[in-house]
Amino acid sequence: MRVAAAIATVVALIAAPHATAQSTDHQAHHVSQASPAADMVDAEVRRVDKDAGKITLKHGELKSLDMGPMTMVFQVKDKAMLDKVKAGDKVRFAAAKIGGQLTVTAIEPGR
Ligand SMILES: [Cu+2]
Repeated sequence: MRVAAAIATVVALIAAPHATAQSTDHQAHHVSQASPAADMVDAEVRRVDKDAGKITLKHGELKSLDMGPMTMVFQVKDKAMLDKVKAGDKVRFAAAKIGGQLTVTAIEPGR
């Protein structure tokens, strides 16, 4: 019976920390943390101009730029970003003011 007693002790030691209320608080804290993708905004591509490095987006609210939903033209940080998108695509993107120009800094397929 010594082995059974040893197992019971180990199980009790493993189970004990999970029985405290603290582990629940810890998990809730992690869920409330902002993810790196939090700045991405939903948009629909209206026009892509690869030669000029510009994209027309019908975007949702852009809190970082203090802008409501609208359709507008953005510069893109890298023209290669325009190879991944076409008019009619639903995307998620991030934008910033670079050299006075509103510029798309990241773009990915949306839902
Ligand atoms: Cu806008």
